[in-house]
Amino acid sequence: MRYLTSGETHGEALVAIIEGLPSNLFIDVDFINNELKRRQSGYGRGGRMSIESDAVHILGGVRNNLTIGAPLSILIRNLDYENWKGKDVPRVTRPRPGHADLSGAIKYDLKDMRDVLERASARETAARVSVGAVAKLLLKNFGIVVKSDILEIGGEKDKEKWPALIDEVKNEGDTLGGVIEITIDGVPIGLGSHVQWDRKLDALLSYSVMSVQAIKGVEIGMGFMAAKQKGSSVHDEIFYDGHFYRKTNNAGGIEGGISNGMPIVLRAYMKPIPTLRKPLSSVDIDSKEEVKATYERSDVTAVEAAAVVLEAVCAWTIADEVTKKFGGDSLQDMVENFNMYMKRIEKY
Ligand code: EPS
Repeated sequence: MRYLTSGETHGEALVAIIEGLPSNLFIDVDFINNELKRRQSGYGRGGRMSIESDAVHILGGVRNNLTIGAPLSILIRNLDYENWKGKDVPRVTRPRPGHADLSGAIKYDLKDMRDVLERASARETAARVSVGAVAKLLLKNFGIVVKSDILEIGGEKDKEKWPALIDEVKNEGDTLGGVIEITIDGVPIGLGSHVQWDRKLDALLSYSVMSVQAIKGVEIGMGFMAAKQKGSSVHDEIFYDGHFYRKTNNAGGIEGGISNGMPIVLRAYMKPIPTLRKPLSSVDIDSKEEVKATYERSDVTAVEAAAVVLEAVCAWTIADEVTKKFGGDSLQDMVENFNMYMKRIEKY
């Protein structure tokens, strides 16, 4: 399967096209819209979230709520578009450190960095959550569930302290990142492969995770800690009681690029948002004078939103691998292939 997104943050709409879905998959619009709602909630968002109320319009690929094997096209309107339409908005000439502004403008030879930020904005993740929601609907048929848990915001692990910390940092005009854990339950042994670099499941998941705006690191299972330990305390020993099993899951459900039947566990590290109300030093691209970076409006933290986005991109990668392994043109074909495979491996 593959998908593309299109659309700018203050443009008319975001669009996604998914190609390669099997036919006869029920497209539960309420479920997709609820996922979009989850992405919009969370403490520390800015004024924009009270303007938007994300909902999908399915434009193609579905009849009577079922996919027909054709590309699925999804549209999400930007309600803020009406506030910007026809307005003479000022050029952005003071790049924000940490944002795509400066490098994007140089690369694309754009005189107004608004042309960069409009597309670089994490608003695009609404489209990706809609795609991930469709992936989750597909995965449901195979008993695979993707969940997220926020472990840290701004280095603080105690959830009860987050609202106060966010308020404090908001007053300072600053921003916060965090750490998000994704757990994928029900993944059968055998997704991904050891035989080729671009088929390794850990690499594919990492690619998806790292493609999410502001994510700067990913670790799987024990992750970075494993580099500091001896092999004997890292690797999950193998036992047998009629089936092979492990007592630990330091591998995070993936060995040799292949899912091993344990829950897949990964953690994503998100940097603080680069748009600061108390802006950092920068240089004006016209005058070359030292200035403060542009600030119009922003969130203090979007870690809660990112958790939903990360669920979505991981669901997509797993759904894509399920489609590759159990591929069929219809959902029924896929389920039959899946059941046949599960029967073959049940003796293990
Ligand atoms: C974003 C800046 C803010 C966020 C936006 C991502 O938007 P605005 O510039 O309109 O205030 O609210 O996130 C969303 C719109 C969203 O739907 O998540 C950025 O620069 O990345």
